[in-house]
Amino acid sequence: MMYERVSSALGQRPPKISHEEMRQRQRDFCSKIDSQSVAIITNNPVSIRSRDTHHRHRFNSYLHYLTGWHGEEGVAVFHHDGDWKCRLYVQARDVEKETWTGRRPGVQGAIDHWPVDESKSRDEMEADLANILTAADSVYHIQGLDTVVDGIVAAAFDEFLDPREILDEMRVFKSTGEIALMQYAADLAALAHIEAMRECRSGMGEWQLQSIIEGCFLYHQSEWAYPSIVGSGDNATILHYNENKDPTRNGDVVLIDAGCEIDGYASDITRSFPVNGKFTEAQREIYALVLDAQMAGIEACQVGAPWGAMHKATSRVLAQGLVDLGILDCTVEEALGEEFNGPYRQFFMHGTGHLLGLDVHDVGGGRQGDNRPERTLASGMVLTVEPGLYFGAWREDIEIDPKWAGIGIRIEDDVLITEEGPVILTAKCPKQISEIEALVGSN
Ligand SMILES: [Mn+2]
Repeated sequence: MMYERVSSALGQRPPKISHEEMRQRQRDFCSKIDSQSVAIITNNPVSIRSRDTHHRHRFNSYLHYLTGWHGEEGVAVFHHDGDWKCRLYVQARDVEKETWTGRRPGVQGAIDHWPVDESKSRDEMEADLANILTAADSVYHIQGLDTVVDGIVAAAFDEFLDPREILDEMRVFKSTGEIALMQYAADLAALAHIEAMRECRSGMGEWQLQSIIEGCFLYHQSEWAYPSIVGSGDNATILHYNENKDPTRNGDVVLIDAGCEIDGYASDITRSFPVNGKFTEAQREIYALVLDAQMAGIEACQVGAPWGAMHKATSRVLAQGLVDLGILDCTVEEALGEEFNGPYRQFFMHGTGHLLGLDVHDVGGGRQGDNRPERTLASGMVLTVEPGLYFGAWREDIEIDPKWAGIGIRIEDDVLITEEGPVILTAKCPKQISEIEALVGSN
């Protein structure tokens, strides 16, 4: 059975982040804030899907990073009382409610099983937290997640500090325990992509390929880290297409961008392959070009390199290829343009990668449009390298030779930066043309 094959290739699931490690994170965080301050870390809200049905709740990454809390409504408060204390407000036990919505750890469960110093019921939070804030000079708070906490904070302070400036920097550098979880998430996603390739046939629905991948995630007590993108033919040229509603057609390339989450840590893989197992000549030329660019991008992931180096590396290869294939009728330098904004961007319109961690587009900058100063790559960072080329037949704004129309190709791996060079966490997922052609439809 498909899922068992994945299980046997997957190996042992690594342990969750230890309480000692979370305690160290708390100490590191508190060492960067003034002892007259209070820091509040709230959870993500529960959101309504329809009427009395809710979307599946995902814990807030900052709260989980500091305390491991994964239920609804938890609030962590760091306050200095002789020394720093982490207090967790949680939902009180309530047998009647728990009968309907599930067991709660409660106040005692929180103190017994989470790495915190104190725990209290949310019912006491309003008066209790107001007292703590009265004695403080300033507060760290992220507005807009927990409206009850927003109200308590607004009653005490007109302005507040942003804890993300401290926490984002901490989250950028992954520990051994985090890397083990990310490696496992990468392995599971890689094996799921392999199963989708193996099972693929012309005419299969995009949603059916999605179900193979997400079935592999669920079978292994994981879930998608972001909505899976399965786009065939022209759909592959829409960057965040995730309707996944069309049947594939013989001769199409399908682009699958899907990753999973293990104890909060994401993987993010894209593969593009011909649904009938054989690239056409035009598809092969574009695929080979994107692959060359991706490998140049990975090679640029070296300690000390500026963040933009990998984007420049992939862009140079793509621009050269677009000129060589006659898709752009100009010199390579003209294709690249000033500040890498030249006409090659008609076909490669996104960034080359992003940081990866507890969020798929992880915190700490590095994304295009982020105003923070450019990051220098350093050991312990994990990022994606994902160049692509897109020739949407539907595009009315640009001229596309029918030879290339309807081809969308992206290749994405997750890369750990080390002193010894880039380590591809998603290396189990094949990407060479011969490997892909041998794999697609082989089951
Ligand atoms: Mn990505």
